[in-house]
Amino acid sequence: AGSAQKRVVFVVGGPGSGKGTQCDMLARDFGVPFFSAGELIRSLIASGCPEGKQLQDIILQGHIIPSEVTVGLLQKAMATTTSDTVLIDGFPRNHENRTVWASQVGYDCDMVLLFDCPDEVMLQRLLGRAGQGSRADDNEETIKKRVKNFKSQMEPVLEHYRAIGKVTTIRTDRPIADVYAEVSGIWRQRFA
Ligand code: UP5
Ligand code: MG
Repeated sequence: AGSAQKRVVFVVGGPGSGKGTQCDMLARDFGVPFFSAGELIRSLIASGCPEGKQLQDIILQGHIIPSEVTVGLLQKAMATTTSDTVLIDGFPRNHENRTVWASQVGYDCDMVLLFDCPDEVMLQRLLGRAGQGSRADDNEETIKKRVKNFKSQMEPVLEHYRAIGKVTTIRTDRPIADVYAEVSGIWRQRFA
């Protein structure tokens, strides 16, 4: 039953654009399960798996880990819920992610929510969080690489999804509640 086709919403946007914050609120208010690709990868590394060191090095470079690993983690996570709709935060990150998803999962997302936020705002937010020391990739050097790679590697993915009319863009350089008013409105209209 876990492998049945689901309605999938990909929430994408640069580092610090607010994906995790907004997905938490949607999950709370609409009861939709959400899976963060980044969180799943960080848990895998924390579990002490053999490839952990290698994955951590990739993350510290702001690069994207092998697609088969991420898609495997997402499939496993999606199989834990019977909900017919799921939110996926922070995936796909590049063209290869998307094509491996398509071939391994066998169906595409229903919608892409794109969080659009100026680089400088994202940088300041993540530098603010950096002091709290919870994420190894929240240092200025890695943050800048994450921003740069997002911009270059997501373009072909967004081009693909725009061409088939699946992208909804939301400006996220506004207060959290203002962003959420728009995000929750879209959700209510499409899925609730
Ligand atoms: N904040 C949030 N919204 C705000 C607002 N409207 N106004 C003011 N402040 C706001 O928010 C970031 C910070 O900003 C928080 O302090 C928050 O309070 C504040 P958050 O909601 O966490 O933003 P988010 O977009 O989730 O930022 P995050 O840092 O998680 O983004 P990344 O995309 O960098 O992180 P992710 O975990 O997705 O990926 C990390 C790394 O994992 C990647 O760089 C990559 O190396 C690897 N990865 C893969 O290889 N493959 C994948 O598929 C996924 C990840
Ligand atoms: Mg996040």
